[in-house]
Amino acid sequence: MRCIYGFIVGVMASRPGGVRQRRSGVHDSKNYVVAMSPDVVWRCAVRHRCTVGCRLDVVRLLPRLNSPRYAWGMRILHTSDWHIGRRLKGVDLTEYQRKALDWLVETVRRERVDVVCVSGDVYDSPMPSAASVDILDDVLTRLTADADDRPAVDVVVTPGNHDSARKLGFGAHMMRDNLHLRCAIDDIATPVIVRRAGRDDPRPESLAIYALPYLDPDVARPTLQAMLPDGPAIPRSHEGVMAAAMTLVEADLRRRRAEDPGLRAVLMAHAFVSGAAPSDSERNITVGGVDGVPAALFAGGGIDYLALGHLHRAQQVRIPAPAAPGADASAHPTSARYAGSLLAYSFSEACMPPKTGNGKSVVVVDTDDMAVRQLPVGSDQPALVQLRDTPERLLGDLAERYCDDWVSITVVCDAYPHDMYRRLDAAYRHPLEKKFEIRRRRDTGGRAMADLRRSHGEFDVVREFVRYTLDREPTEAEGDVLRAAVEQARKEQEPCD
Ligand SMILES: [Mn+2]
Repeated sequence: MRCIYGFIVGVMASRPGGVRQRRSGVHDSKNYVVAMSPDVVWRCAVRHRCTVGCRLDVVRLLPRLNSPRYAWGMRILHTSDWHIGRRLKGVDLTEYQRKALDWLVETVRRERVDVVCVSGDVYDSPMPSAASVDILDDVLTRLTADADDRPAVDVVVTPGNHDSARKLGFGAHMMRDNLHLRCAIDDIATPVIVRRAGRDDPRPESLAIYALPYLDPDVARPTLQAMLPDGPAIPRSHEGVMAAAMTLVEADLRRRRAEDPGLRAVLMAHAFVSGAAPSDSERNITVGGVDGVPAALFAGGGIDYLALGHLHRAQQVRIPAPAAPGADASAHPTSARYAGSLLAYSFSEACMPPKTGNGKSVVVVDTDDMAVRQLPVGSDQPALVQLRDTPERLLGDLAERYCDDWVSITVVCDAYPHDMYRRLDAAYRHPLEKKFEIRRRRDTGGRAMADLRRSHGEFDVVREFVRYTLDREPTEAEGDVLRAAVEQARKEQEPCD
């Protein structure tokens, strides 16, 4: 046994960042490992199976092979909000979206992922361009392609609020067996079942993936109501339709767990779970004044992992303990996450300090112990930076530091500085957004508008506007320009014969 341990030590030490599992008694500092029981070795081998083909050697030699506690487990990669075809302030992002998806295909291979879940907003538009369709076609083809050394990866895709469910779901029945485009509401209570068998273990292990398309309350209600003929009327809200969907999902899961108590279950959903943090790049989905569903809806239903889409910031969502405690809920506590978008699609998603790729990530979940990891997306998207400062600093040290990044600039000044747009364009390579914030010296008395009561003509109106905006009288030269503009406008409005 000693030599096997040594082998695994080597494997773990070769992982970037090493392995540290104090809880289970494994230490991996300076390539020295202590206190390894067969249990711990097995857990580590399963967890880090992606690194080297050590897994099978361990399986043959470890004594607890047939214990159901140490089943194989599957590895899920959860991602969402690709928004293929999206632009950022007029900049074409195709190059970075392609890179991110190439990285995804490579990561799925390297991490030996079993299932990829894409939780909605695959495209940015219900009418994607031909180029966007090509990108999705290419990535799905590569992800689902047969591989010689392992079973093919299963890919589950659901539409988000930006996608057209019908168009994304075109031809779903004719696709490869391992590509699951789950776009129809009728299918929500029928999970995608993924089966994997270990080479030395003839019993296949199953994972149930319930894949909900984005449920628009107005579109989904009639179908869901027909699927729940004896249920109460579904209210016109996100909470109403999601509660109905969960009723159907939980009923199906209860039936399956009665036969297979250890069955793991994942739910993919595209929704705004109340309490999570939005950014500036999601489209509002408010219906009846409410845009969210309460997290408590997902409590106690027996879902092991909730793979969320819609919010573009990666984040964990806390699912409260179920109101009515039951044995089922404690056996399957729900962990929930937003994977976040593939790229940053607004300046509100900028990292501090700025970094290439803007901190975007995907989630990897291992079903043996439902451990979760975040992997940073390799998109090479330039760092987004928000700058808000005086013209001097913006054209000085800040320009030097951020000249190659994608910047949003807010110029804070007392009056519009001369030629500022051109100077900013010269100082920065990618000034994607330029705004001005004029400081007011005098309190306007809470007025939201210019005071036009003392105006006697058009020129008075524009002069009052200058006073209101810049807090001073127009200069003589400005007065001439304004007078000429007023004159011109008046001429153009005169009826011609
Ligand atoms: Mn989205």
